[in-house]
Amino acid sequence: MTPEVPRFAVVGRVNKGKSSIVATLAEDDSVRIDPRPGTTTEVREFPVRVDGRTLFVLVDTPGFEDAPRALAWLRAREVSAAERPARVAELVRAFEGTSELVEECRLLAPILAGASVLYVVDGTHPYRPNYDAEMEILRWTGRPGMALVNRIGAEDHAAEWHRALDQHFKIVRDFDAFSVSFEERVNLLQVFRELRPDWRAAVDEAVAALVAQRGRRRAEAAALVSGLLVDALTHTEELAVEDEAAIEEQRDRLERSFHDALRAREEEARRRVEALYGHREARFEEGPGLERPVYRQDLFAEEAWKLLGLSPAQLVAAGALAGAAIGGAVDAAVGGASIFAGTVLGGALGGGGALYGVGRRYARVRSIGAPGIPGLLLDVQRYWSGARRFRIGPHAQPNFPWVLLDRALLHYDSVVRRTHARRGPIAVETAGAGGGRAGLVAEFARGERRGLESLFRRLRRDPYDPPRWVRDELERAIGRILRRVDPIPGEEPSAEALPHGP
Ligand SMILES: Nc1nc2c(ncn2[C@@H]2O[C@H](COP(=O)(O)OP(=O)(O)OP(=O)(O)O)[C@@H](O)[C@H]2O)c(=O)[nH]1
Ligand SMILES: [Mg+2]
Repeated sequence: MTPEVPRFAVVGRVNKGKSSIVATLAEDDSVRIDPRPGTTTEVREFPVRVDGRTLFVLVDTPGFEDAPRALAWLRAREVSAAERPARVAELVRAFEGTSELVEECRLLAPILAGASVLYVVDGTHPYRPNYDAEMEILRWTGRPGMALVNRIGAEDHAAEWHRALDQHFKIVRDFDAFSVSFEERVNLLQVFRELRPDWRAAVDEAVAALVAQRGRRRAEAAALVSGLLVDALTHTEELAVEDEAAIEEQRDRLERSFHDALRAREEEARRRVEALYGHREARFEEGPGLERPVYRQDLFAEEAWKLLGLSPAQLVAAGALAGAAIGGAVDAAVGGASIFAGTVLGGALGGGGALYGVGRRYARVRSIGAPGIPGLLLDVQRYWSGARRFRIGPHAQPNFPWVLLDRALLHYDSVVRRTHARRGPIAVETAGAGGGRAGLVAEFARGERRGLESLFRRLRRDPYDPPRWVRDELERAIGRILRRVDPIPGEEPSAEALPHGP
């Protein structure tokens, strides 16, 4: 016989965050959550699965509507403590299918069928004695349970709640559905062990499986982020035109297409990282009126480049400027000063400059061959025979990989922190408003920056055939960085240094 899967029924008064807790624990953004009371009207099970195996089940339920009345019914007849669970079952049978005590019947059914109770209250609203009826009914079911004090608003009444809940529940914990970390979720699961000794082994297995899954996701995210860097740093585009004068007419279109390709590649990596963590409904888009977190701004927006990446001095220390020189792409028109400034010369570009600027100067259009010299796109070349070929890219701005990496890290950080209870866009204060850089790369150890820079340089040098070892080394390096962004409970702290490849 397969062992019984632990079931936890999340119950409480309407609109206290029951569904939010289910969504967060089950990592499921399909759970219906709404500011209006009475959103959940049916019992619904949300299995927590890893590798196709169900570890435990969370049961979302409608909220208590008229607990005092249900309790009065239960008490209408004298019963011994031992008979109380049967009396609750009697209540459900008596009212099921009628138009009375509808919610109570629905929410009690899974508990009577064997689920443990997670009783949810909102610790930001005052405790009132009229909650006692709910707790009393739950006690009558005889099911072991715990209470969770959620935080919906801004006030703090947690202490009085704890005093009240302690009298009804063996275990009472604070649990903010919106902002708990992975570690806090794991800690809560550990507490579930105490609810029923016969579920301990199953809960231990669930914890181990979730921790292992978290590690696998992080490793996959490292592969996605390093894949993005490799592709973006080696991206080139080509076109063939009759003569050099014609290139001027094409220049804008070509640069636009080049930047659009980089933006699209970044967007694709983001979607895949979000999907990895079960955030399938692009809720990372922000709505009108919200301040965009810096990583959400356009990849080539001036603001993003001011706040992210490395400072000019750090770029020099990491050896990034040597890279620009090797790439042969230091644009004389821009001059050395702007490399150090790291941002666009806004005025010089005019209206569209702020949005389009930084990359524009460095992703230069260059001629890559006279007619007849074998190009790389052989089919196209035959078609265009006799024409001159031009190439744009790879993007040679020294800070480009650093800005891109910073954006990927900030995005990753917000994905791994975001609980599945959150709906809609979130406003993120722009860090670095105090004048500093908002990203993470500027905080890296010097040796790590140098190590990464040498990999970036290597990639840009071989855009058509980036060596395998460079890609592997980069993935490992990103893996070490993500370990710091998303530490997993029970894991050894990661080493800071970045070893060099051959
Ligand atoms: N800020 C904040 N809001 C929360 C939190 N938990 C829930 N909410 C909000 O509270 C409201 C109700 O949340 P639900 O999860 O739908 O509550 P419920 O208890 O399932 O409600 P019903 O199904 O109507 O009984 C929603 O607007 C949530 O966004 C929290 O931890 N923090
Ligand atoms: Mg609900």
